[in-house]
Amino acid sequence: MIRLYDFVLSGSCYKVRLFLSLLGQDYETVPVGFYPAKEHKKPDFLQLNPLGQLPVLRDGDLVLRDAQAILVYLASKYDPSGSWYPDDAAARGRVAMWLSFAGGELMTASAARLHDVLNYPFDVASLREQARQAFVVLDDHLAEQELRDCPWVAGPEPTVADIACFPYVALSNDGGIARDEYPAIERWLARVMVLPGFIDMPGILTPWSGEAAEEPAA
Ligand SMILES: N[C@@H](CCC(=O)N[C@@H](CS)C(=O)NCC(=O)O)C(=O)O
Repeated sequence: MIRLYDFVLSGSCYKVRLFLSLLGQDYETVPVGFYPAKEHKKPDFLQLNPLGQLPVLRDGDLVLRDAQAILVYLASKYDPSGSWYPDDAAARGRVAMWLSFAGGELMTASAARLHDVLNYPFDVASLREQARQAFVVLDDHLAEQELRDCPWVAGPEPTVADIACFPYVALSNDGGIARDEYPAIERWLARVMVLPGFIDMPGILTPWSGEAAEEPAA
């Protein structure tokens, strides 16, 4: 059974939970006391991931850290359609480019959220500004993609790049970053939220937030 070392408020763990749900793949979670216990910095967890970060995925003998790496693995192993991680050189290059953006530039929005939600001692003004610059890049790109009738981050179909980029953009209000100025991002978020198998997490406002009875079945 796939095992995810997980913290429910982590957007990085949510990348993995969301993708496993979209795949319809069974898994179990091992809750890690991220805050305030900091179990991810203690020896037992550091044996799994010496970086002291969530998420970590175990599948048989394989132990993987980093949400982007985990998404690539899960798509490669558990998506028979091959659409989430297309087997084409240019498509893979594009997917990798946006996976890197998700794990790099967009993590400034994650850090702003850690500051606001868990009181991390970060320079939040600088983080918000960097996140806004990343959002402009993503918004411009998605607007161009729509014009090309190619409305997903890396191509005409959703890929792991969409799943990697989604959480910290969708959670940006938690870090004090409004999205009023990014209409293409808003349209893309709405597209992700109606993918079959979509699940949310605390802080993500879905069109059906507050109307649990109308929430699509996971
Ligand atoms: N490169 C990693 C970073 C994940 C990450 O920043 N995880 C946070 C939780 S959301 C964490 O464990 N932070 C603890 C730390 O960096 O010390 C990924 O994308 O999965």
